Amino acid sequence: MGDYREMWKNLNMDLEKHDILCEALPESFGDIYLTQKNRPDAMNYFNYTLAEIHGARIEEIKHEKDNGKKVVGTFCVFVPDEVIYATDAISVGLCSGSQFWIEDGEKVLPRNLCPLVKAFVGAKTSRTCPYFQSCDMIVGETTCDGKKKAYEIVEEYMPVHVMELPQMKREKNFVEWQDEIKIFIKRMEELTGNKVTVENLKKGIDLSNRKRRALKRLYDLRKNIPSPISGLDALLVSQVAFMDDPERFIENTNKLCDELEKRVNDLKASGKKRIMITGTPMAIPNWKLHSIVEGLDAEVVVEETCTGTRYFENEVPDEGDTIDDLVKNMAERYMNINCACFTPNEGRMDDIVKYAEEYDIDGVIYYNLSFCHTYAIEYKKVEKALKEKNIPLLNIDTDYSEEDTGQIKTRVEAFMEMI
Ligand code: BJ8
Repeated sequence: MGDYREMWKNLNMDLEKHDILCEALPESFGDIYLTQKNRPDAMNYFNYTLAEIHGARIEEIKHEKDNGKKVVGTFCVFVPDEVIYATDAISVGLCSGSQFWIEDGEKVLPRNLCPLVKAFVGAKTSRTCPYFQSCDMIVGETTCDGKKKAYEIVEEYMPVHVMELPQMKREKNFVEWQDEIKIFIKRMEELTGNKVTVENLKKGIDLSNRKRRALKRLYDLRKNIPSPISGLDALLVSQVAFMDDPERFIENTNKLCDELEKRVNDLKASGKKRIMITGTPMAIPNWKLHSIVEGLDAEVVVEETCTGTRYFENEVPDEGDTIDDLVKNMAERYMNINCACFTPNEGRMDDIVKYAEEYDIDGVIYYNLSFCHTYAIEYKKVEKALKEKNIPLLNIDTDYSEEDTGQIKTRVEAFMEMI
């Protein structure tokens, strides 16, 4: 990575603390990623993006900001990027996947809280995340109590807009979500000074759909036996999707898929167990479970998570002549994401069973970030649905620390022997 200290200083970052964070990332990336054998050449783009995640990409965002663009940070796949793109703003997923930020998060939050929430608060209060520091506004949502209340703390540091996500899927809830999207449109117009029109909203829909299509293409390729790409590499692509320039991301993901398509015919059966991971999101640099599983002669071939299928499944139709029509299309697509924050959430069981068949899964690992109650409680439903189909399931409840890595490895090993 080049020398970006001046830029970080101008972003009001805590440079000394940030140095510590920057030291840890290349080492763990090298150990986990660069030791993999036979990686696709097109992964070089994603390696580079990761290496420059606090450097070149932030510099690029700074240039765009200097030219008048606004930057909006998000934490959830319910926040409609289409609107952000329509107002010519930049959307960045504020990853919150690092143990590094937990200590600072715990200074202002209770310890017994989801690590994702503690990490995003810690990232802001410690001034060590250049994405957070670049944001003109962050967009929260009322998906869980932890996030909902944590936005009140972050609001002391920067402008926050919270979208109220309905937690049931009745007809009236679809209408409520349309209203929330309209309120968000207004807020984005105020922030950027750009009016949302049918034309630019259709462009935003098109860009978001093309991004979804590229990711879907990648995931479809993973259905091959063996998969032409490791779960670790596919996870990195999904994680980068949240921070990268969308057009460049689409181009490079499609290039990767072109290469993988050629690979498919040459790959010989590996006999590796095919694993699905389902549950809570895995933001950069959370590669813990994938690296354990793939270190054990198994391959992760699909993630039913928000850094997986929930991010890209289903497109937003662009039919319609009015903003209202397009908002309705968006609301329909987003309300059909099956997050455990909904009650009931039977659609998620259907998705998991469907993916188990489509990806020819040998076993499922339920990944639960500690203290995420909605996903923890939903485990029983998933267990029942998979039992009916005779699909083995392992429950892993963990955080971002490395303390339980040995223990998880032992449990995953026993699971692999059993399936
Ligand atoms: S759509 S999974 S990104 S809410 S922060 S709910 S892990 S306790 S992230 Fe999520 Fe949107 Fe749902 Fe997806 Fe649990 Fe933690 Fe809350 Fe979390």
